[in-house]
Amino acid sequence: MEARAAIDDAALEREAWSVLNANRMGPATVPAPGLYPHQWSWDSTFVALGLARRDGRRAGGELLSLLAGQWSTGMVPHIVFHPIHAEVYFPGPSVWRSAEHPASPRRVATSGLTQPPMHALAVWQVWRHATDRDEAAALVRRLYPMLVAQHEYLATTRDLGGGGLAAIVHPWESGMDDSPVWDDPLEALPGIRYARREELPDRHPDSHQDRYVWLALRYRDSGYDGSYLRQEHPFAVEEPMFNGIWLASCEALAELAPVAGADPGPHLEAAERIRAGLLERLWTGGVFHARDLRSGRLIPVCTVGCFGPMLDPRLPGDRVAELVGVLESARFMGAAGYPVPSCEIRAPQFDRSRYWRGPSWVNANWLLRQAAILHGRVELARQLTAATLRMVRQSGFRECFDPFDGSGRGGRDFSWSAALTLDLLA
Ligand code: 2M8
Repeated sequence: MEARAAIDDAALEREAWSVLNANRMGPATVPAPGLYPHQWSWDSTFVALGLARRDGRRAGGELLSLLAGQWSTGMVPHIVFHPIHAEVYFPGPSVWRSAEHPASPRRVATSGLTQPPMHALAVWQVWRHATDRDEAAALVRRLYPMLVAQHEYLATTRDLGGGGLAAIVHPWESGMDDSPVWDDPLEALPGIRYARREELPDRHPDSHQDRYVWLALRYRDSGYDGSYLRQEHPFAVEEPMFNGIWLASCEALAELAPVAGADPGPHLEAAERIRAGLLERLWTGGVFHARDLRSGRLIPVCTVGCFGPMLDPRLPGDRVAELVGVLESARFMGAAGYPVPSCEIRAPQFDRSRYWRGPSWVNANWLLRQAAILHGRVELARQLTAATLRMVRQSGFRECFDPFDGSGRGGRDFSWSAALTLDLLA
């Protein structure tokens, strides 16, 4: 296990800035050098959230650059490609073929999938902490219609279950790629072998990468068509983190609406619909579970995503108490030296070293800390802050961390780990 000498706050802060500056490509910050050389959607929102109090102008530029990739359908793509490294990452622009789609932006190549809709939350933070109010108001007025279009897309094209929730149509859309939540829905796909295995990335060697690519190609070949998603696409899941984030972003949009001269009412109504959908469709056994719309069943495995609806400021107190009980138990925080593990420890699928199947992540911890603050759980927020800072102090700004010994996993110099650390130190 690699561990570093103790590092004080000032040195940690300097390191975070040097990572963020090294990963900057024009107005965008890429997630990690080499590994992810493009702009990823929720990564950039975490960068903006981390920078909101420190450099509002850069945070705003990050979001503008990302939203330049938005499609005219309102869909915000999960990757906006940087032309210089176009095919370094697989699947690159030649796989997604966004340029051939009439709804895609003309000036940038993008993927055809989306990611958790953190964007309004990020814009709200930038607005709240802005020192130049005029500049920030102009930014909000510019971004507000784009955010409205994004939410409209989710509420229409993605409400595949008809219950007020947005469905993801690919594991990559969750941001929690290899989470065990997808195991059953992926196993249910027809026997697939991707024709050119040598093209597959070896990041998750024994995972379902061929199925991931197959699913993406099917959707692409439908022309990224909404009615195909509804009627034929074999993967559709209502996931609690994605929807909890969407709900929180609706609340943020309601705060932003007056700045843009708009009515907050519709955003609060949208939040209410998602809240009802979450409670009616995903709540079971004291926690939220993902629903597989193709099998009609709730997916039993409990992951860090199951706590996403705690981001709802109006989630009833009894539900919050039950969720916190599970989170603090030996299933998650109680048995991990470096919480929060991305999958519950007692699950047979738990794997301490494989990305979203066990390791702890700075962005997930940060989201849960936000939720704890929202619900007045001061001690929980303190523990999450301390655990997160302990991981980065010990192992650097890694992509994720072993939940038992805190050693780093995945990429190094990872942008959201650095940016959110800046927020935790503020
Ligand atoms: C991981 O996802 C990408 C695909 O989008 C990959 O595995 O290649 C995830 O951790 C995701 O949450 C993140 O946005 C992305 C870039 O950091 O990497």
